[in-house]
Amino acid sequence: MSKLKIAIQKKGRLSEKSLQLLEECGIKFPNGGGKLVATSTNFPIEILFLRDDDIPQYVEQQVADIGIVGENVLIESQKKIKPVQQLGFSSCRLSLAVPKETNYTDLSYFNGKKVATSYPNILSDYFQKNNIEATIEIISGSVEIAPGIGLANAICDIVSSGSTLFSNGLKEVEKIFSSQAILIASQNLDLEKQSLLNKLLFRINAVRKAKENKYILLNAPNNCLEKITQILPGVNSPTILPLAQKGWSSLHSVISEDKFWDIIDELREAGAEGILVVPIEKFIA
Ligand code: PRT
Ligand code: ZN
Repeated sequence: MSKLKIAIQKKGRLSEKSLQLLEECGIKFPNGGGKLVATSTNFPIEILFLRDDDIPQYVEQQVADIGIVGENVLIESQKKIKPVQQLGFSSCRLSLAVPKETNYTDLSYFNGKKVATSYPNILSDYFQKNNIEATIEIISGSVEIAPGIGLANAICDIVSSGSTLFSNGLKEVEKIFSSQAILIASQNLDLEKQSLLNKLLFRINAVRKAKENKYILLNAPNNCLEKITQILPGVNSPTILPLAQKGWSSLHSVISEDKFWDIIDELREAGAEGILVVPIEKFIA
């Protein structure tokens, strides 16, 4: 039987979360110990550990069948590969930044300016779409020091907290796009590999859905149950079990994490007590 080969970042911001995702999908593999390849002991999958910039090319050439990269790397690579599923981690944005004392009003500022970046394809596309004529200075690392050393007037780089820009005397003036980790795949998977990918995707979705939802348990007098049920944006109708205390019940349901804080006061006002909210490990709808 063939194995699905997945390329993930060897060492960097995506590594830990990529491995964690596979583990949460129940995929076991021996501890890396700096190895370049690891084979799972319980799923037909082989992990290749690579530099993130190389992953799109490896997937395009089918050295790997699938991979995990940042959308920024995927788009910049311009490779012929399939984006399959956003993974919700390593979120960041690609932005333009200028020295903080610059009197910036709009994009036209960049006309005739020099901009340093490691994302020349995305940036030249962006300038072209906005009719800006600027010179792009390609550098592969420490882009944020370019204005300070006189190499460029501005930069285009990944921003997360903004502290790197701040400590280099820069300010973010335009956001080009938001990025997160994404699962990519070769455009030419055979049937067997496609079916393995579907199996993996099923697990990934169960893990992601579990993270977005919580299991809620609460106690309430029976005459409040109808009102409480209406407040809960439940996936299914809630489970209601009688408590030993007469006239009271325990109600169980699933709610999305971001809705929880919105409805907690309403639940209490409606008579809910002893509210427990617990994490879900896997969620198959
Ligand atoms: O060695 P290899 O080539 O594999 O790794 P790498 O150094 O190229 O990439 P790495 O590990 O730094 O990032 C991998 C991916 O994580 C990126 O492609 C993004 O999709 C995502 N990501 C998320 C980030 C950041 N957050 C991030 N903050 N990538 C880079 N940064 C850098 C940014 O370049 C800048 O220098 O962090 C600095 C800005 O961070 P803040 O928090 O100060 O704004
Ligand atoms: Zn890289």
